[in-house]
Amino acid sequence: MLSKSIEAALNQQIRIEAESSQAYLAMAIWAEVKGLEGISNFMYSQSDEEREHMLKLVKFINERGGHAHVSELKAPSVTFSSYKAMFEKLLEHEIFVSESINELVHISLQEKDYATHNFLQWYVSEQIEEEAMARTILDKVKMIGDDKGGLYLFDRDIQQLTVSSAADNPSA
Ligand code: OFO
Repeated sequence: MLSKSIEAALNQQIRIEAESSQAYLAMAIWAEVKGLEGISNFMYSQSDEEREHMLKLVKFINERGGHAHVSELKAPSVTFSSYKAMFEKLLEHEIFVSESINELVHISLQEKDYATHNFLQWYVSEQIEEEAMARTILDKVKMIGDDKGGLYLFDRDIQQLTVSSAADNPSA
C-alpha cells in the first residue's frame, strides 16, 4: 500500500511525464511544419515514449492501492528560434526530469518504501539513456552549425535512428 506522500509524489511525476509528452509533441509539430521530417518523426516517437512512461506510473499507483490522477498540464513551448535551440531545450528538459526522478528515489528511501524504490530504478536507467542521447544529438547539431548539407544528412539520419531502434526492439 502506498503512503499518501508517496502517492502524491508519484502523481506529480505522472504530470511531469505527461508534460514531457506534450513538450515533444510540440517539437514534432514545429519540425514537421519546417519540413524537417526526420527530426519530426524522432520527436513524435519521443512523445509516445513519454506517454508510456506516464502510463507505467498510472498502473503502478493503481496496483498498489492508490489512485492515479490526470491533472491540468503546463503548456509547452511551441516555437523555437532554431532546431539547435529546440535540442538544447530537449536536453534541459531531460535533466530536469532526471532531477525529479532522483528526488522520488530519495523520498522512497526516506519512507522505506522499497517496492517503489525498486520500481523507480527503471526510470533511473531510462533517464541515463535519454540524457546521453540528448547530449549526443546536441553535439552533432553543434558540429553541423549553419551547414545546410549537414542538416539535410542529420535530418535523414535521425529518422533512420528512430526506425532502426524500433526494428531492434519491436515491442517498444
Ligand atoms: Fe520520461 O523519460 Fe525522459 O523525460
